[in-house]
Amino acid sequence: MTGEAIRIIDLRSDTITRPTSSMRRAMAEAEVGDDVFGEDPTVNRLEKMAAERLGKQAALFVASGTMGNLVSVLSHCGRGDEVILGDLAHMHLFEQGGMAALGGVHPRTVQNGPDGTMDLIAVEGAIRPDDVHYPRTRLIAVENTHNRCHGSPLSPAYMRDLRELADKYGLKIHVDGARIFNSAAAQNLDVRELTADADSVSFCLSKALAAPVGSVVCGCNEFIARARRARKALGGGMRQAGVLAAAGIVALDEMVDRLAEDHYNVRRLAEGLHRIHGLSISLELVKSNIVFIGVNREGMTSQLLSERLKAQGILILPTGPSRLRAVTNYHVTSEDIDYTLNVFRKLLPGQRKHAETRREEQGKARGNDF
Ligand code: TLP
Repeated sequence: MTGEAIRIIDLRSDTITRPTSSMRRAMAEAEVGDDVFGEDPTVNRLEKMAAERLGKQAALFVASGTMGNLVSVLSHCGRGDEVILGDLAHMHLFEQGGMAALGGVHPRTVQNGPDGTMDLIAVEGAIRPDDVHYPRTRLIAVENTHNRCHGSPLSPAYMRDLRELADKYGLKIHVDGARIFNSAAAQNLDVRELTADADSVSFCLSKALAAPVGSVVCGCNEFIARARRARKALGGGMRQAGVLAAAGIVALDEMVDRLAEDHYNVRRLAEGLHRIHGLSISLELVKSNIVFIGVNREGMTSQLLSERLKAQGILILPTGPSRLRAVTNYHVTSEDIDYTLNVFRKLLPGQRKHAETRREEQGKARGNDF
């Protein structure tokens, strides 16, 4: 018997997005050349466009967000230098410690608040004085939006204060802006307001913007020249990369303005889930396309719940024994949100009691759970 194929609603990440038909067309028609010689016109166009959009002098197309961050650290720092960054930063938790492993750069963590910020007094306290015992502090890295902190957007005011602090000590600022356009959309700002105070920013084309591959690092001419060398050393000098950059150009042209839709969808999802007994949501922190879901039902784990959801066509990532993460994206419609909420209600019957306490405080989740 052949049943009707079940529709899959994939909320595991925005990285799962597939290229749109206009991206595929642009890829097929892309003019290309050897980018290591600087001769790929499409890559050059994407880099110019990205630099302009972020208000920087220059840009560099790289293979991934991880490569963008590593190239940036290697371009700001040398061996024995130190980077101050959040304890929940993607760069710290999920990039294999590449800065230490490959660059001899020491990470110094400061606690991230639930909203993705680091307390600036704590940051200042972590800056090393000139002393023979210490590494040299060179760089402060922040994440905007902050993945592990509920997809929280950092504000221009926070960036300004961070700049003032960095300038006081002669430090550079890098922004892991994998989802910087989500941050701009969440705050209804021009993205340049979020990048003006940074020395370097990397952003992903292959997350919410739905391009198949790639990220872009932006900064001043001199920084990008160093980044180009670092990329080559990491094996990231690509040749006719214009076929990939072409999709990136479409991503910037056509996919930025629709991000508010993903934010609206995740908000509806979060509000619906919040009403279900045994789930905990930090509703006040849901501002972009990410929601973390605490699972506090007797006999239910995040693994078990995700398997039951999967059987109904809904993919959600277990990120710890009692935590799931859902990320709305280009392929998830408003009807998909209704369907997902109905399935959750069926699997976990019962309304949340008004005074129900959060047994797991979402904002304080710590440890290796993703
Ligand atoms: N995040 C991915 C995963 O690591 C699974 C995700 O699904 O959220 N910075 C931030 C803030 C990120 O969230 C990610 C990827 C990266 C950097 C790394 O990007 P890629 O995967 O392109 O190397």
